Amino acid sequence: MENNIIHVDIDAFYASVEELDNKDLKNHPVVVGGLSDSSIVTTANYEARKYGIHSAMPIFMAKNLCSDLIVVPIRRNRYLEKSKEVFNILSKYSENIEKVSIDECYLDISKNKEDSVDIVKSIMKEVKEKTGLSVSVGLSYNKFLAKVASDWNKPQGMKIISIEDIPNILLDLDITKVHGIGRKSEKRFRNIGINTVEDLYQLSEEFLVDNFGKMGHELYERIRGVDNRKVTPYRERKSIGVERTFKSTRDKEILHNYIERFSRELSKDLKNKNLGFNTLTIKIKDSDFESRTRSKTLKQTIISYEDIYRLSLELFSEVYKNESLRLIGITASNLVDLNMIQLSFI
Ligand code: TTP
Ligand code: MG
Repeated sequence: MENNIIHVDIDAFYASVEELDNKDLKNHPVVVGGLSDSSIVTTANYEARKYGIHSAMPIFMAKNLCSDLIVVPIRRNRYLEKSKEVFNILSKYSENIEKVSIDECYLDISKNKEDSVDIVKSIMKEVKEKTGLSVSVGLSYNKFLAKVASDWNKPQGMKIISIEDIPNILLDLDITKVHGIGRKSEKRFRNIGINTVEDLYQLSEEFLVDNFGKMGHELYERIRGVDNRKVTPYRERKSIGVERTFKSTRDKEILHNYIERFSRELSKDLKNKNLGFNTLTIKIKDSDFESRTRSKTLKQTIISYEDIYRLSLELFSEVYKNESLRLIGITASNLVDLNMIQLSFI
């Protein structure tokens, strides 16, 4: 079984970006989060983790643990920018790259001719040199084990898990490290005294399937080093829009009604796909089939219907010259996958 699956995870991602942009933060305990005490930590740098501070902890609690704590506000667009920089570098190592969150991805390097360990080393080096961020990398023969490996000795960790290491290397792991065990099943396992992978080994496949269904079967296999999930690249969609022809009219009220309706449809479609965007384009076609478009790109990612409608009307007023129209289109581009932005509490 060859080790050709890599999992990459950026170290203390949001906090590391803040440290890059503000050198004064270096070597101080830092968390990124909302500024009020009632908000929650999105992440803590490794300095702050020494005090027991972690993601999802209320800021007031974090401050109680460390009085020198520096709280930096969240700048999501900046993190997306840095995330893209890192993924662009990683994409050069394999076309088969699957992003799973803003700071984490899998690479299938089976088609790459170089030695796997050399690839891992050069990924770590290149990302650090070009983006200033450090990553932890895991190398193994399936996705589950590659992820376990990248988490092994963070930050700047590098770990290889080979088939000979199974099962011993997994025995002490907490059950929450096993892909597929969420909050609910964690509770159910703990209730019956199952806390580690070693405990899980005591459960028969039949028991796991009876109590946890299909996931039970997958868990049974996963902890025995079997995980057949493929690395599947996420094909990025370029744009998403609503466009329709209608009976020619120059009645502004009717045209505005169309814009309202199309904005609503677009916003619904985006919501279903969990997408935001930064560029909106309006297109109009007059009765002579002449088309014109107008676009605007904003720094802020747009998600709400209200913003889409307001922006569409603004662009429409700029492009429309009182002629009779037969088509209007509204298109969102520069899309932002909101799944990539993990739960962030402001
Ligand atoms: P993680 O990779 O889970 O954490 P991390 O990169 O900060 O630290 P580690 O070195 O352990 O990998 O998440 C990536 C980013 O996602 C994190 O920097 C902030 C954000 N995030 C939230 O906004 N809320 C959360 O609850 C978590 C866990 C992460
Ligand atoms: Mg991370």
